[in-house]
Amino acid sequence: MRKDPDAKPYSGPAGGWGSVQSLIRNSWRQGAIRSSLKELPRQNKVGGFACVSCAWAKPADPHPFEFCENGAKATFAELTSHRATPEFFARHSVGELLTWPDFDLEQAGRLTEPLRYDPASDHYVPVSWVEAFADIGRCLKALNPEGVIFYASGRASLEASYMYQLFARLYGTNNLPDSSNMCHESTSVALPESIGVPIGTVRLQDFQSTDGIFFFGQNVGSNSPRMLHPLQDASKRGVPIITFNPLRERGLEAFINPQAPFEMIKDEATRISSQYHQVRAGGDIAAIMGMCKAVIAADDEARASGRPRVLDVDFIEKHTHGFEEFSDAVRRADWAALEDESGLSRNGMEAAAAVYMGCKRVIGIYGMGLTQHRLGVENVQMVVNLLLLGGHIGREGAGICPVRGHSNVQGQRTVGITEKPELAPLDKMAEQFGFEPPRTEGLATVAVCEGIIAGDVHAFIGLGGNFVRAVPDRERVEPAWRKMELTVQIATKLNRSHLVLGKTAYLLPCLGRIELDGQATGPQIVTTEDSTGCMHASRGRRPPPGPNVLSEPKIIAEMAKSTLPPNPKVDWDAWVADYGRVRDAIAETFPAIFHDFNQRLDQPGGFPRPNSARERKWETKTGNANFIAPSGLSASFEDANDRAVLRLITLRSNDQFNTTVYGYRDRFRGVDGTRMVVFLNANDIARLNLEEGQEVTIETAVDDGFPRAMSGFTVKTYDIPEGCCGAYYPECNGLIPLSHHARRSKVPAAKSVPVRIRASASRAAAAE
Ligand SMILES: Nc1nc2c(c(=O)[nH]1)N[C@H]1C(S)=C(S)[C@@H](COP(=O)(O)OP(=O)(O)OC[C@H]3O[C@@H](n4cnc5c(=O)[nH]c(N)nc54)[C@H](O)[C@@H]3O)O[C@H]1N2
Ligand SMILES: Nc1nc2c(c(=O)[nH]1)N[C@H]1C(S)=C(S)[C@@H](COP(=O)(O)OP(=O)(O)OC[C@H]3O[C@@H](n4cnc5c(=O)[nH]c(N)nc54)[C@H](O)[C@@H]3O)O[C@H]1N2
Ligand SMILES: [Mo]
Repeated sequence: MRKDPDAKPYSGPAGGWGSVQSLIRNSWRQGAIRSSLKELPRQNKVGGFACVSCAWAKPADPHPFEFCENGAKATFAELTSHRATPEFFARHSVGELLTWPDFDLEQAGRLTEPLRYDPASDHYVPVSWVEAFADIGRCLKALNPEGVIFYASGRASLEASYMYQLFARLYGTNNLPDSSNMCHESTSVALPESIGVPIGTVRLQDFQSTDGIFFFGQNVGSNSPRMLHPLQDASKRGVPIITFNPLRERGLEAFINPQAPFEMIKDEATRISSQYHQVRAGGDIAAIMGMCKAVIAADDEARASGRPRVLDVDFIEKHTHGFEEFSDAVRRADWAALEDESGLSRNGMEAAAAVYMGCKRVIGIYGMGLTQHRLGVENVQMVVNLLLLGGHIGREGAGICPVRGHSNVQGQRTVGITEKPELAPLDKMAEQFGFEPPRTEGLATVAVCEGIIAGDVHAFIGLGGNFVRAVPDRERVEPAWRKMELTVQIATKLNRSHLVLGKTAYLLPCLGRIELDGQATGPQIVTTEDSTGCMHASRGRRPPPGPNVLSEPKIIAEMAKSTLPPNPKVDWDAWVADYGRVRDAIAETFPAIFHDFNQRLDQPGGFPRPNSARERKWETKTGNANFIAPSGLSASFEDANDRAVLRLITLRSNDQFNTTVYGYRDRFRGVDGTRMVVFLNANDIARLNLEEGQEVTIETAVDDGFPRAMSGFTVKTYDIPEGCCGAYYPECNGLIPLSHHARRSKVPAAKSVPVRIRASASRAAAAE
């Protein structure tokens, strides 16, 4: 049976009229036009609110409308007029809701009442806040803290996050995984070893003076579109942008700023990438190695012939460690092996290197295309190696720029949400709050899943997120999940994780960041940290979605009060009454970053946290920036030389925010009306005896006793390297084995899953 997804290639630019159309459709669907029109001009402005979509920097001199298509969609989604009321839950049992797709669950709208699961009727039923908090406290007191998880999804404010980690530690655990464990944890492991800071070194102003941008595995047009503004400006100045991405992503090719009337009328797009290298999934180490090889060879020649050196020899000598070993590894690397693994030609790698050598200030940008691989940490360290050759760290207009995901995911780590005790100032907290914090390492995301499967985890508290849907191996995690004693989800909107339940289960509705958070001292301000390490205030003013919805700080405080013995040094009520006092406590715990926190809230562009690498002070073990040679050339799984095994890249569409599916239209990739497609190279389609539009099954090629397969995907020919295929996240998460994660950071290797693709059974039978 042929089923043709409505799929026409999109030749338009990112932004432009397509983006306006998409917005109109979205705001209409959410019934949020009037409220959104009032709020959008306040997005990412001093005195306004910090966008709830991505974490990209907020400029000091914002555009009149400092938002993008997807930021606006996130605003519509939060301000939706739809409500998931107790009547909704009376109409639909949990069993029924479990059969709904993610999109339909999201469409149910904002949660309005605290709910408790009633196993007798299989329905969520309303419960009073007082009763919910008392029962949660009772359950937690009866459990061993080591088996209780405090997950956070990266959206909650610095204030809520700080309170949350303190609650977990006062309770007795460092089990504080967050979405970063599935995301930029590879960065948090790689960068401290390489340059002594856990975050990027680039700030927004660096884009104004850079003369070369190298872009690895980040889909700016869909996932951080506001970043297209500085990229467009750079491109207009003639700055080369060299992109490495297996897929040709529209947003990386061309952009029309929908907020520039002249561009819109003339329909005139700016090119974004000047070179586009379609690297194989997992091939970046090899590709960058090739570039380094060309750079070092050119330097060898220059030295031999007495011409000016190509490397920044001064910088390498004064500021780095490990150059000899690294350059030996690069010289030894064989071009044929580099070509084979990267999927790029030697000419291509040399062309990218030639641009690099012509630049004085280079920025390296990256996203999930590097971090979500077996060698995700080495991927990141290779970008740093490349930058170090030319001294591009700690120089204006240059540096490393990881593009973070959730709007406050970096900030959550900064204020202590981490399972690694050495990353939180525990001694300071011990003194500040008069308690003995737990010192044993907590569980990160993968370990939480393993713990749940093994029956060692007994309770899960989720501060936002959709854990069950975002993690790998859901067929294994979900049944085990139901054996937990207690699950508590604090959320704005309904998702699948709210339907897979522990024996006692609560769903607690909270305010979103765009809403007025009124407490005893009046409307409250919250704060977030952006991708570039700058802190911003955010003021919500929309009316809450219902009278019985509480703020995250209030919910955390009440759970803490009902669980913990009173502590005279932690006045939860005073903190809830005035978040300024939480900020005072944050400033006391982290004085270097947050001194004078309350006074600096409204600094235009945010106030930056100190960043030693920007000043060429290297807080690493060697006291220098480190060249680190990778442990292998392929960041992907070990190739078994079986050409039937493909590298599956799990992708986000232009119409989703992580597990929140806004619609079934991926405009940039030309997919409409479905998300169940698999993108394949035409040669692979022919080689595997498949055809365009055919229905296929994807099967994980890992033999560990847990067969994993999913049917119902439609083949779509796409411009993607041979041997790779693409399909959407989160639909594919059941195909990723938990064991398939980055070696050093444990980030699930979602960008290169070994799979086989075969015709679905019904069709195979019909053919016989
Ligand atoms: N609208 C919207 N915005 C978002 C999100 C969203 O879902 N929707 N999610 C937020 C979150 S939490 C995050 S982490 C970020 C995610 O933003 P991204 O980091 O852009 O993550 P992905 O969409 O997963 O896309 C990764 C890109 O890497 C490419 N890629 C895959 N494998 C490789 C590889 O081996 N090498 C290279 N060089 N490239 C590769 C893919 O083709 C894709 O273009 O966006 C944030 N912003
Ligand atoms: N296969 C595959 N898997 C992946 C990825 C991938 O690329 N491929 N990406 C990974 C990445 S980068 C990430 S970050 C994770 C994301 O994992 P999560 O962060 O756990 O998932 P989200 O989909 O972002 O969570 C969305 C839910 O958060 C809740 N929410 C929204 N706003 C708020 C708020 O203000 N407060 C509270 N309390 N709740 C709120 C809503 O209920 C919403 O349904 O997924 C990871 N999983
Ligand atoms: Mo993320």
